Amino acid sequence: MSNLQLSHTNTPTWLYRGISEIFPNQPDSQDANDNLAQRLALTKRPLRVKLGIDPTGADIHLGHSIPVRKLRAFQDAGHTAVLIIGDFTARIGDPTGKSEVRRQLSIAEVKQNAETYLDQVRPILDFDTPGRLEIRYNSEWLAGLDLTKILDLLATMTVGQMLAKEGFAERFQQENPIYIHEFLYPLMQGYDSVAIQADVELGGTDQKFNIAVGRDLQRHFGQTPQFGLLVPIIIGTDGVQKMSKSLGNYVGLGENALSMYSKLEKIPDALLEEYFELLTNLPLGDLPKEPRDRQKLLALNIVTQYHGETAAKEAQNAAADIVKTGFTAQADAVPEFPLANVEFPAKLFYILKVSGLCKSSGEGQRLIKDGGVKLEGDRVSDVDLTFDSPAPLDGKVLQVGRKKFIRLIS
Ligand code: TYR
Repeated sequence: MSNLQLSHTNTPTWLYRGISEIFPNQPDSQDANDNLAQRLALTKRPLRVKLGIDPTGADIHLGHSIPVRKLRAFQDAGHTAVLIIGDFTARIGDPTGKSEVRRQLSIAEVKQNAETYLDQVRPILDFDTPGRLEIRYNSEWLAGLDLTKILDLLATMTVGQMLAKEGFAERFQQENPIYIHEFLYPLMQGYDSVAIQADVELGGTDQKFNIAVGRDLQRHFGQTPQFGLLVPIIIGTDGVQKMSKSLGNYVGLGENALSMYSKLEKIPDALLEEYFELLTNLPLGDLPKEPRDRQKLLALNIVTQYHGETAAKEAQNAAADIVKTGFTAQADAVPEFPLANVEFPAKLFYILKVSGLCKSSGEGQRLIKDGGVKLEGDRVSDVDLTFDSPAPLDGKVLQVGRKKFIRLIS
């Protein structure tokens, strides 16, 4: 993409797919310190590839998944992903791109958010192959820094350099207050690179300044400076603004399959190419020609990554149902039926009758025999299916044909 100058030797395609910038970047250099492809080719040990995420909110979205996916590509090439959960940095919050100081978060708020983050990135990263993943919380080294060490960090930068950072520059000019603790943020992120001895740091294009500070600090502490690898900031589902939670144009990694699918199958044509490049591993050369087919393939592929193939196909069918009938079992608007009305043990055909999904037990039996009954999306084949208690049915959707649904509640 964009303005990358690539060398034609030593260019692993996985490295260059969907990236905005690598720095330093001397594509024809044989020096492994200023040519990442060269470093990858010559290294005798797995590189330590850093990605930090600040748990400032509860959810992450597809935009955040882009550097995580690149991290996975490094894992697959045999390198070590060092995922930093910024439990300490999150308390200040990255001032990058913010026009005002952020509210500082409490330790408890951050802890709660951090717990949900790992679950959300789990489908993307290789958690299983030994040596491929380190998860570190940056409070490990940041919480205990003493003033002597902090002064040492502060003395590596000037106010002028700090004010050159986008965001700070405008705020200073507009006399919008910048608090001194905000100046510490890039230094803390940079110190993380020192603490974990990063060889490469990944981030969105907005992270260039912070990653460059990491290089300076590593040099200061006698380490070889890391490479920066920047990925684009993605446009949201509205096709206009960058994907963001506050704008509501996002697809959350924790969303259910149907909700994800429904958003992704409507992605505007102009964004499809970029979404395929950044959010899937599909070869870009042979995508379907028809825009509608492209949308469906994109949605199916991404939902499969997070929910598996079966759930993704079900979501695709459910989404088609919504188009045809305006309704599906997985939507929220399913009427609830209290199981308190049912005497247990109970046969499923009896529950069909009591709940009003059919007129008689006989009809219920016939419906099951004909394959017209689904429980939580799975077709029921056993006419005599019996439940001893309401517990296994609680919260499940019982469906007859395409249009009749209830949610069983105990
Ligand atoms: N500043 C990064 C962001 O806002 C998060 C981060 C935190 C990155 C700590 C690296 C790091 O060491 O996206």
